Amino acid sequence: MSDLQPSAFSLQPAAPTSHSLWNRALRRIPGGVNSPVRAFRGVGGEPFFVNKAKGCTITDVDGSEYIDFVGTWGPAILGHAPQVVIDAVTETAKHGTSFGIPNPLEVEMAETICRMVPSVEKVRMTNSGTEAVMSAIRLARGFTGRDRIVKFEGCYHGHVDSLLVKAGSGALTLGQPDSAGIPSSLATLTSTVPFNDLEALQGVFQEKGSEIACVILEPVPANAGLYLPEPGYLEAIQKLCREHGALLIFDEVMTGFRLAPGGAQEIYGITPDLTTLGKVIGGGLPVGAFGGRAEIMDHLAPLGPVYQAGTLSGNPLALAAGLAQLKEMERTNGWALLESLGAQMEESVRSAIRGKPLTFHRIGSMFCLYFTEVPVRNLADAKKSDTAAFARHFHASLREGIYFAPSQFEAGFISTAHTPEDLKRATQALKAL
Ligand code: HOZ
Repeated sequence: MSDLQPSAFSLQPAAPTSHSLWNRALRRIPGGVNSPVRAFRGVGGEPFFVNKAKGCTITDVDGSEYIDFVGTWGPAILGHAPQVVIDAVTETAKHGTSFGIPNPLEVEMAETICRMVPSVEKVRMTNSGTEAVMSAIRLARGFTGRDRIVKFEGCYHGHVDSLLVKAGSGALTLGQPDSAGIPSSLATLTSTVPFNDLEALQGVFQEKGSEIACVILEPVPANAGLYLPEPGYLEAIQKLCREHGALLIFDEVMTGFRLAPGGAQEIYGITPDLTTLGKVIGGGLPVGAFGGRAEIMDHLAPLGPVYQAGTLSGNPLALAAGLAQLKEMERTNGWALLESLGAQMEESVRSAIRGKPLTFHRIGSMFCLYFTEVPVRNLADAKKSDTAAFARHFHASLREGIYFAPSQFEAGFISTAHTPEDLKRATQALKAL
């Protein structure tokens, strides 16, 4: 054997384990993660590193497989790596990955969004939900000539300066609902009210109605767990906005194209002035969008005075992935399947938790199990959850090969790739509670 040939006994570098990657990540990435909630601070322990995902299964570098109920935080509505998305991305990439000049997929995506979400007459693409929300807020301020915005405690709209005030998601998990680094002069322009509390909102409008540019909300708040608007609540918000000339913005980054083709606004029959979108329309690639009434959207540059732009906005790979995913959902009526899977999961969860101090919420393919028996209708109720008990259940589920979001204050997601058997397995760990 020549010296140049590898010997059968040569030492191969050991494949990295989750633990070794975590130690390396901690040295070079703040907190070891590129988005805080992934650090497992809400549940303790070390995160695992995933290098493969297919259908409803994720596989970590240590070779463990988990049934995934996070679905990359919402986008994976068909499960991971669906063939239609892989094919669309592969084919599109052969012709270029970014042009920075108009491309045909942008037109197809804009037409698709406007068809599926009738309140959206014109739409602009961004690269993330955060960017979409940031732009929608600027547009609302530019259109109305007003500065104040109203948001709801526990709603999370990405890490936009004006909206990291009493925010949900990772900010809530880490106990930092108000971020450092946001000028107080900006934060004072954000009024916050509890969700499902109409009187509180009426109070803000009474006091500051003529200053309010917009009211922004997740119509189904899903960043402090998941709770639903009470009957008539969304209608009442819309009425107040109209009476005072404020715009109504629905943040449907999570619910858009997931709860129904037209999102939560289709289910609740409300027509917001502006809508922010993301996740599902990118098929797992970075994407966001905001759209609404043409009269408002036409205030954007180059038509109007509100500036908004992006080198990678309308990126062909993201749009090819998103369009492929939406087409497959429409072709197979994926929403009906998701509702049926959601109902099956709900039935087995409810029977497993009967008589236990737990509260389960579900709408379509989104769900949350709160470790409290108090009814949860807003952030204050959600915070009554026993987060230590949640953490124990999270780790017990992980040991059973089930991955839920690593925080009490996140929603769970079902995909069309989950089977009734997967859903039953997800409730196993509940029996031990
Ligand atoms: N804010 C996201 C959940 N609502 C988490 C995103 C991530 O950590 O990837």
